[in-house]
Amino acid sequence: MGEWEQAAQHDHTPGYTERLGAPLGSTVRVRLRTTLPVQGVALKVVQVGEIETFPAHEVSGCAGAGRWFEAELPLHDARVRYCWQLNVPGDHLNLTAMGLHHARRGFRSWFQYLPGHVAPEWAWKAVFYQVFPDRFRNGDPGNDVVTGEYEYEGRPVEHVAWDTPVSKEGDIHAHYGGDLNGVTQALPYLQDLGVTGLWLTPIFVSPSNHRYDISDYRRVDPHLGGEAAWDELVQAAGEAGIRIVLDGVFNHMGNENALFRAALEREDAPERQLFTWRDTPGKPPYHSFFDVPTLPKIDYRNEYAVQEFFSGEESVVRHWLRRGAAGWRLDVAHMIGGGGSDADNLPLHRALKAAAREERADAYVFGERFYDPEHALDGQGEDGSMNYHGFGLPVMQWLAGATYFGEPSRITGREVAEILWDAYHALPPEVALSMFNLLESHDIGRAHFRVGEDRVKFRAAFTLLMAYAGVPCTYYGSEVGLSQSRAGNMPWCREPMPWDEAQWDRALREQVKALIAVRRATPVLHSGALRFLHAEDDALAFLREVTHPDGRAERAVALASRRGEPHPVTLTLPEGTWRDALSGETLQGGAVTLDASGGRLLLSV
Ligand SMILES: [Ca+2]
Repeated sequence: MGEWEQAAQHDHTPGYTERLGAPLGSTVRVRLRTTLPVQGVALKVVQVGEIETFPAHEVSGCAGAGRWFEAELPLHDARVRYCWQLNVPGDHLNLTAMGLHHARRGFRSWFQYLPGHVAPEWAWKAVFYQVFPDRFRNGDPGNDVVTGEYEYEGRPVEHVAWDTPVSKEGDIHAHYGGDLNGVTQALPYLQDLGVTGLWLTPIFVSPSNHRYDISDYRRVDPHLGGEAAWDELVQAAGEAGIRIVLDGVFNHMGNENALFRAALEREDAPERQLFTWRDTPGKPPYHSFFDVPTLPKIDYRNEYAVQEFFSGEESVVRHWLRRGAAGWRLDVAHMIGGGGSDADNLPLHRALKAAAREERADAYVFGERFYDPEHALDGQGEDGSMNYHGFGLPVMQWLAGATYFGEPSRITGREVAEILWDAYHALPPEVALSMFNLLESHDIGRAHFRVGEDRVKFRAAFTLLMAYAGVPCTYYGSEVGLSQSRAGNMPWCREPMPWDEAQWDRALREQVKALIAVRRATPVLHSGALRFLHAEDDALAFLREVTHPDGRAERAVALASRRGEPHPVTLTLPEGTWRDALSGETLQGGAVTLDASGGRLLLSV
């Protein structure tokens, strides 16, 4: 942030941007507010690789400090990039999404507008809860896998008791018996917690307990209760105000899938074209996920695969949206492609989303992109992606003092703010608000374990999760303190949910529930712009802000420390009266010193 911090403002909210998603070919009114002694303001727009200049004129009648300028932004392309130029005596400055600078920043830092874009705005208001079905709740012991019922990879599957600690040996073969019947039974629990969205890891017929090796994409695993349990869950969840996003494993399937069996059996089978055949010594004769032979990779070079999974009238994507799913989380979204590679990844995601939206106008589609997803998030394909890169990994690295692989780290709050801001500012606003934020998942170590079971640190993490731009998702059991028995990622992070309330941390659950309630009740957290207010080694704070057409602003501030004990932090709040969202305590804007341990959430009054 430069020396002119706050001297000029523009964002996607109504005071600055007349509306989002206006049609291609139209124009939209955009505004800038500044306290600088400007002599003139112009709008700069990228058109056909050139920078065009449009005049801005001063307008009056808006609240707040400074002067307001207005211009018409021409919407000539699917993604319009623009910035502002402010002429001041003897100087001029450029305002991009990154801030005010003398030099004009690169295009990735310019403001973005997506004409005609439709975002799944319900998801912005939602609080998601991730369920790993085998480990969440056993609603029907009668459908459990029986030990020795079938073999997978040459080993019999095993039924284990609910209180058996997870083990490396049981990674794939140990089935605990959780099912969709159990999720339905737990709906009152989830509703009480405040959850309004569920992401279920795969539920289709599969031999493993994680079900990322799907044998039949059109049938719910009978061990999860089958289609009847799915229909019942969708119905009951709908009545409870909870929508369900399914896990789409479209990069690879399981080797027991009938499509793959047919392809293996006959050289002239039409199913052959669904895979990429090869003759590489030491590797399976077909491309597969990380060369694992049980996970043959789907080849989208041909229409068969595209029609079967994405675009066809009866595609898998369409089938489950028709049957009640609210969207898709796309497993290893970055890998999907043709010819054994990620070729045509983005066009394929556009086809997938187009089909999903035809089936359900507000379907929420987000990809697992573990690393930097910026190149994929142009608004045409996925609505957002899982925000490991731009939120969960750096935040937890800071709080835990180590990466999820256990590499020690002394990353500072300043560096965390910098990476979060860098990732956020380069996304179109509706995409940034559709990012799927999380601290932990079935793939990486549990948050409680990583912060050494320190509840104060966990509350700090959870406060940031509930306040950050994007869709928050909490992992099953964390609300009652579920952790893991040893360091590492999967399978250690997949312990079964304790349903014996004596094992719960009830105080923690109340705190989590209160923060979820604040998130749901606070519109500025759903759609507000983001700006970092403060960062030091052990603390950081950010602001969410919605500016209304009359210039008035609605604000929220999240403040967090990585220390487990009281930690006073001094920062400057925007002017006005503020209220602590949990304690109700009020304070005045300006320089304030607050205890940041455990996280604070402040709302403008
Ligand atoms: Ca069961």
